[in-house]
Amino acid sequence: MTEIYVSLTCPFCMKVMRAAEEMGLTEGKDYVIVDAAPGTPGRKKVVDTGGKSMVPFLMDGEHWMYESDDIIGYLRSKFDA
Ligand SMILES: N[C@@H](CCC(=O)N[C@@H](CS)C(=O)NCC(=O)O)C(=O)O
Repeated sequence: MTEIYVSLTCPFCMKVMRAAEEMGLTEGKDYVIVDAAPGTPGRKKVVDTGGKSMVPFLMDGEHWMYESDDIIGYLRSKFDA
């Protein structure tokens, strides 16, 4: 499952979530949102995986990335959207 780690106060995260919605993707079916606000287990996972304390962060099996534009491009490609 594609996991997108976000903090709800982060405009780059909002951009990614809006793009996913505009692609017609469904949260819980196509991808899951994980709370990665500072101090959460989600943020720890982000740092442990990618080495940086930054969101948005996408993880899909072996694939992970930080840049919002890369995340949107990945979703477009994966879902042909
Ligand atoms: N280049 C990144 C910028 C992401 C970014 O600046 N994220 C901020 C939040 S909006 C961040 O993670 N700051 C550190 C923090 O929240 O602890 C992108 O476009 O995704």
